[in-house]
Amino acid sequence: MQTSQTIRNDWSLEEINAIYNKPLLQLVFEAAAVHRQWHDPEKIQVCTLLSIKTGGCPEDCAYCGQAARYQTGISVKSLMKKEEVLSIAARAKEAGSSRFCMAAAWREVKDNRDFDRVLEMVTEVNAIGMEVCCTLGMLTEEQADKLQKAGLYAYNHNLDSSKNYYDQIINTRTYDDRLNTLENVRKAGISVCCGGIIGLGETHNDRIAMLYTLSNLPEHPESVPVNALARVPGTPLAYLPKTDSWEMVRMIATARILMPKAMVRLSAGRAEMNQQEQAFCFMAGANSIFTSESEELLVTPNPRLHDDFVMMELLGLKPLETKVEATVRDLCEIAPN
Ligand code: SAM
Ligand code: DTB
Ligand code: SF4
Repeated sequence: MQTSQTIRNDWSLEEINAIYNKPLLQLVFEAAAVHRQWHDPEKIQVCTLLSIKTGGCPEDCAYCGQAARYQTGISVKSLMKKEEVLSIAARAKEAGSSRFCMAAAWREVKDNRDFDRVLEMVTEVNAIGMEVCCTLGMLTEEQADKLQKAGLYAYNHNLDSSKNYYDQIINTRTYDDRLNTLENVRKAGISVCCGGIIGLGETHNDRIAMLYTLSNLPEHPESVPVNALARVPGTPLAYLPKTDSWEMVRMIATARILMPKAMVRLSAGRAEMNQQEQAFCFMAGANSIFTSESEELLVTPNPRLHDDFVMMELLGLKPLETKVEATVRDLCEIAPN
C-alpha cells in the first residue's frame, strides 16, 4: 500500500514500473488514498483554455492539428486582440474558473510586438484575480523573466512522451530543448505545468519513462496535465486507435502517487469520455480539468461548459478557489444549456 507523507524526487524505474502495473483497482484505491492526504477530494480546479493564436505553426509535432505542414482544415488566426481576450477571461472568472491559460501555436517566443501584447494580456488577466498561465512554446531565461514580471503565474510546456519515443513524434526540436525551457521557467520563479500525452503509439515503458523524468525533476511540476491523443484528421497520428480510458486512469493514478502535491489535470480526451470514465479519473487523483467557452480545447472538441458543471454537481465536486461566491448549481445556470 502506497502512502506518501513526503515528496520524493528519487523514484527508480523499477518502483514506478511496480506502481504502474498494480492491479487496476488496487492502484486506484492507493492513488485515492494519497489524493486524500494532500488534497480536498471534493475540489476540482477549473482552468479555462483559450487559443490566442491558432494554427500555422512551423513545428512538426505529429499529433497536432495546428502544425502548418499537415492539411487539417483548421482556420489559421493571428494573435487575438487584448480586449477580446480580457472579456473572455472575465466571463470565465464569472463562470467559476480560477485559472486562465492562453495558448499560442508558436515554436518559440520571439521578442516582438506579439510578445509585448501577450505580456499586456498577462498583466491584465492577473489584475482581474485569476491565475494566469501561458503555453507559447520555447522560452529563453529573459523571456521567462519578462513573463514573471508581467504577472504570469504558471507556464505549460509538456514533455509529451519519453526521451526515447520523442523523435518518433517531433523532429523540429529536442527533448533537451524542452527540459531547458522548463528550467528557464523554474529559474524565473514561475509555477511549472508539465505533463504529456498517451495514445501516440508509445509503449507502457515509454509512459513509465516519462513519469520517471517528471517525478525526478529537481522540483515536481505544480501541475501535471495528462492528455489522451485527440486524433486530428490530416495529422500523421489520425489513424491511431482511441485511447482506452482505463489507460488514462492508470496513468493518472501513477502520477498522483509519484507527485502527490501536484494538481493532476485530466486534459485532452474528455470529449471522448462519458461521465463514468471521467469520474474514475477523478477517483484516481485527477483534480483539474480544462474547459473553454468555445466547446473546443484548442482545435478539437471539448465538453460543453454546462455539461461539465452538471457532471460536477452529480459527482459532488466544487470548483477550487473561485473568488465568486457561487454554488455549482448557480454555475449551471450561468453556462447556457
Ligand atoms: N505551441 C506550444 C507548444 O507546443 O509548446 C503550445 C501549445 S501545445 C497545443 C501544448 C501541448 O498540448 C502540447 O505539448 C501537447 O502536449 C498538447 N497537445 C497538442 N495537441 C494535442 C492533441 N492533438 N492531443 C493531445 N494533446 C495535444
Ligand atoms: C495540455 O497539456 N493540454 C492542453 C494544454 N496543455 C494547452 C492542450 C491540449 C490540446 C488538445 C488538442 C487541441 O484541441 O488542439
Ligand atoms: Fe506547434 Fe505546439 Fe502544435 Fe507543436 S504542439 S505543432 S509547437 S502548436
